Amino acid sequence: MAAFQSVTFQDETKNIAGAFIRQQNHFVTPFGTEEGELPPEAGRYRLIWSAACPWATRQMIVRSLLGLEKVISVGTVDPVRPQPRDGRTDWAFTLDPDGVDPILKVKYLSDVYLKTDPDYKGRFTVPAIIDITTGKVVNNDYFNLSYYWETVWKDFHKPGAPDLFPGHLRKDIIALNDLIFHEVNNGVYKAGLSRSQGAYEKAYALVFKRLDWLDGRLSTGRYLFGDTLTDSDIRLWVTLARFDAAYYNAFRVNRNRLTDFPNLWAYARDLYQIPAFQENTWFDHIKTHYHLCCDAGNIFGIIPKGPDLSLWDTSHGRDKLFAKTG
Ligand SMILES: N[C@@H](CCC(=O)N[C@@H](CS)C(=O)NCC(=O)O)C(=O)O
Repeated sequence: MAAFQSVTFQDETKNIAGAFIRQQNHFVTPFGTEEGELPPEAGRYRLIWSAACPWATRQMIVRSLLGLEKVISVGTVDPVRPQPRDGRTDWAFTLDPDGVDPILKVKYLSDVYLKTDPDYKGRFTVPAIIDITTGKVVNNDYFNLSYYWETVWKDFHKPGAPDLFPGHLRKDIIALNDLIFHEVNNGVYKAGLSRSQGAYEKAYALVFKRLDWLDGRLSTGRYLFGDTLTDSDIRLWVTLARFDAAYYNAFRVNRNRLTDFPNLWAYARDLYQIPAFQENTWFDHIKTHYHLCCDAGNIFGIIPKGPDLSLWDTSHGRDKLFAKTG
């Protein structure tokens, strides 16, 4: 069950001077019923997320779509991270009374990571899955987590939950997810956090080449795999939702806005109008985080007023365009 991750993708940007390289995950024990795996169990785990974070938001959307809300509890961190304490930048539970997570009884995410491993030297990232019985991080494998919710947690899905990772499409979903990760989800980070003009331009080109391709793909089907909403749609969504509000200016991916792509924009509105997507897409947290924490040039801490969020509710027509016949 552990081997979902494909490693076939050749990352064209990683050998360029100044390229942004993402850290490896540290806590990768899979969920499953085998010895040494994390047993799925109602009420045992807590998902820590930031509504700003695309990787964490993806888990929240899948959790809602599958009806796992009562089974997996959630702690939410402040989109603005406090200044470094003891040399570490952190996520904080300032949205909770007294700034303390009511279940884990901690103020900062680092408290949980360091309780788990006092020698932990990585960054304190969301999403993080905490075993409530021990108060320790058991998994922060953001790439694979949704696959576990969709498969190993099946017994806990609500009646009628969609199959987001159907057996006959798994190979294709994994392959497309790899592309989406490298060129879109992480592509925008590679553009925005690059430290050389060359690395930025290479990442920028890859992002828009892939968005053009996706726009074309979405002219022939309602979702990435036709009529069926899948894990891939959720992965693409989290970047599209942040594109005009954050990445376009904070990460300098400004060839086009999302609203300039006819199919991608209608598709994004179609997804937004599904409650699980809308309820877990907090534009205020997204804007605050990216503009205040990720844009080093924003020295006066100004959060852009736009874009006009009412556009998300306008009709998209994709239900009629791709209406099933017969
Ligand atoms: N765990 C992955 C992805 C998750 C991730 O990057 N999460 C971001 C928020 S979107 C985070 O928590 N960053 C905290 C930090 O970099 O200190 C990683 O370390 O690259």
